[in-house]
Amino acid sequence: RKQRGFTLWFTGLSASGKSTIATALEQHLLHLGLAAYRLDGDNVRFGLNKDLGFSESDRNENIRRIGEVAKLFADSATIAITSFISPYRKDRQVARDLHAAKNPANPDDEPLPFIEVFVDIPLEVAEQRDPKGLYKKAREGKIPDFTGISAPYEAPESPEIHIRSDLKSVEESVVAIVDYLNSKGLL
Ligand code: GGZ
Repeated sequence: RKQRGFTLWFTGLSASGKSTIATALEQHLLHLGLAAYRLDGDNVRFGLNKDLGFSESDRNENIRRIGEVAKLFADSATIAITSFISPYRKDRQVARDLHAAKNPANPDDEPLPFIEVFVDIPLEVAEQRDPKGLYKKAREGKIPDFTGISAPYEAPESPEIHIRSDLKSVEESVVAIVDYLNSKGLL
């Protein structure tokens, strides 16, 4: 039987710790000898999606393309780890539905698992962290449509994995994700 991958879809505010946890998780999986690949702003927003900004419609398209790319990685038996705010519930659902869709070329294939990881932090804590000074700029009106300040963040209602990143260390967060994957027989 053909080996399959899956997608771990991180969502959360800027400065929630998504990329830090995603990077630590990727390292952990690579050390286990598994193929894992992380998609984030640095390798997607400066390349494939460099034509897109932060309006609602650009974010819709950003997430749609990332969903398609993650699915291709998962279909190639890689663990795709995406790390984007992905603030709209509808967009995350689009990405999820893509993974569930039948492949017309191989209709007998099982759907590719899609695991939503909510990296949850109170807005006040993200704003206190403000590692790049973006929240401050957004409050001053210097960054329009900033998530949590002047643009919405729609928290997941039933994510597969929910991490309070202000209450758990990075290592504890990785363990929580690995435990979930083991419980589902994915590792
Ligand atoms: C939110 C913005 C914005 C606006 C620039 N709103 O903390 P960061 O810097 O490194 O991560 C944020 C990143 C968000 O890009 P995503 O592709 O993840 O967003 S989305 O999923 O909504 O399409 C932040 C920076 O880009 N950034 N302007 N207006 N974050």
